[in-house]
Amino acid sequence: MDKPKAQKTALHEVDGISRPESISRSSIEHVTRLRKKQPTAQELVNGILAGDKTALSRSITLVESTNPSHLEKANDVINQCLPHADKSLRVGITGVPGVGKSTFIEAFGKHLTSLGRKVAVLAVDPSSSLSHGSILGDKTRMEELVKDENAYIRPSASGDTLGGVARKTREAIILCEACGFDTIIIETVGVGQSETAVHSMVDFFLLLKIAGAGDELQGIKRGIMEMADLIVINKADGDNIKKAKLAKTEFNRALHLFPAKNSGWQPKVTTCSAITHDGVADVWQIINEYFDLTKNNGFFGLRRSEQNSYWLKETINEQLKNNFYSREDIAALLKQNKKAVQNNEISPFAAATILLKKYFE
Ligand SMILES: Nc1nc2c(ncn2[C@@H]2O[C@H](COP(=O)(O)OP(=O)(O)OP(=O)(O)O)[C@@H](O)[C@H]2O)c(=O)[nH]1
Ligand SMILES: [Mg+2]
Repeated sequence: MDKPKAQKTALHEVDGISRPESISRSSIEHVTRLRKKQPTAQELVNGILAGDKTALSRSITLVESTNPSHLEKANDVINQCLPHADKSLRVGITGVPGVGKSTFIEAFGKHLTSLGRKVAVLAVDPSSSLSHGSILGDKTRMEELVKDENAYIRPSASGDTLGGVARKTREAIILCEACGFDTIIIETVGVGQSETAVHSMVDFFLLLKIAGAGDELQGIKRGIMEMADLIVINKADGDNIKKAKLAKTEFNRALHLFPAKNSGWQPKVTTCSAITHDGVADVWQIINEYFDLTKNNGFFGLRRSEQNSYWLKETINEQLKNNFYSREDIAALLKQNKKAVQNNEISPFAAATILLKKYFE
């Protein structure tokens, strides 16, 4: 309570100078507030169209948000970007963990930017959503590309369903294209169903492999072989070159056994080293041959419009499902019916009918 004597001394003069300090603090707060202020949809769109990566990142974050209040703004941004999208080439890359996807994308991406292209790398990896494990690894394996002004790298969106993650990536493609990226690379790890999801959002699908002990085709899912437009046998360097060449012959033979593709394209096999960069330029050359062919024969546009219809349906399915399960009255009724189904008091079909009737009431 007793005021300290010191306040009466000349030292107290400091008070007079301290005022500007409080002004500057409030101005700092003002700036911080401005920074935190959420940009409007229009500001985001303007930023994206001007090629601003920060606006792009913020918009992708908005699209990825699970907060229902962000949905309208996200859709607004996407709709405004849509007329400026669709001008890129979309390439999907898959391969089992350790095959060299990140290292390859670094080498391939740098090759593309050296040719004057603008490259965006997105990922579909539902398994990374909890750990975000692969991001750290990719930051070091894509060191050069991360620093490249003409490249943009975005790790996989998080989400509990593959459908959800894939939809967000699809929307991110549109935003990247509107931001001026003319080559979109979508990476996915070769496990689960994620290849199918990526296949349904790209123009060209590349499967990365490494040469094994000879029985190359073992353990490779038939479905993935069928989706591949190009198989790249990576790590064709050092002692591995010979094995890689043998693997190439074997894959080539296997690919010829598949029925012809609607695209009119005969899938190819090539070897490369993501470390020495040998063969990386050839991969791009082959992809270009594919685009020349499919743009001329009309398949390119046809496939994109089919993909759009597919995603329309997928998104409706996904959102209906989310909406259904997030409703509290449904959750309660579901719990009740689940028990009855488990006790054989009601059939699963009858219970589903009750629940859906309630939903559409
Ligand atoms: N010799 C050689 N090693 C390579 C090549 N490409 C990648 N590697 C090595 O293989 C290992 C795995 O490479 P990554 O690029 O991380 O593989 P990934 O497919 O991205 O792996 P995940 O992210 O775990 O799915 C690393 O130690 C790379 O240095 C290559 O062309 N030649
Ligand atoms: Mg990787």
